[in-house]
Amino acid sequence: MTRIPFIGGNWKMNLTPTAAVAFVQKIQPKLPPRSAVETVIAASPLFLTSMQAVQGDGPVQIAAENCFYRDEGAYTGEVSPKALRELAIPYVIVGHSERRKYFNETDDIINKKVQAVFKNQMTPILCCDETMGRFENGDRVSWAVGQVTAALRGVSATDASKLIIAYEPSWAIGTGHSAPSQEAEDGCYLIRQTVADLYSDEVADQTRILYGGSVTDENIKDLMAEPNIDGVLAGKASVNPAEFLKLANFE
Ligand code: G2H
Repeated sequence: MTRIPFIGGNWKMNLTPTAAVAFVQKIQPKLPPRSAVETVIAASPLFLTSMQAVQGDGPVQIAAENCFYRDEGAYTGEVSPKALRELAIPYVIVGHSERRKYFNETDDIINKKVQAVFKNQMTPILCCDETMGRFENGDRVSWAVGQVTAALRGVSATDASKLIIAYEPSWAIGTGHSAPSQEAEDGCYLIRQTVADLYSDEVADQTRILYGGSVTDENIKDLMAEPNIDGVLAGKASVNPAEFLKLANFE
């Protein structure tokens, strides 16, 4: 099966509403059509509606970087998946390593968020991190099986086939040193095998798996040439319109 490439930007806590709007206006005319490459920017909830207002019929899709697992209630400061659904947000990043590290998100919380996003008719971009310790100890298989299995508990095969999973080694995030493309491929392959074992080869064949961690216009071509890498989730390289356009066109 052919999986449509997915080029995602994760802005993290960067830009401002004005800069976000200018960014969308600048990139839209130069992006490939959505039927060829899906281009997605995940931004702060503060920017989403202003970005959508200038989105028009262009290819870029506006996503959320996070949400809570309850639809509403006394959860001061949290982002409701039900509210994101009303905004017609297509994708929500769940389980980014920065959420795990700085906000103590556990596998159980991440599993609840994955379920809440699907329940609200959106698709999670599920991030799985990998520490240098696990990588060096050759413990990659148990890492992939453990994290992916925990996050997908209770998720149906139909939902799992729509899922986007990002393999993001902690040792490559924000360091300027991407994983070599063969290492990135190995991590993505392990994740696909785990999905196949949990569901079926057919589901694993549809699930899109991304690499994230210091992706730039210099390494994207090699990464995208690997058979199990269906796209990227870029942080630093995604906040500059010219750089994001290079990623979107795999230049
Ligand atoms: C990993 C990535 C975006 P960067 O966090 O998900 O960020 O490309 O800056 O390493």
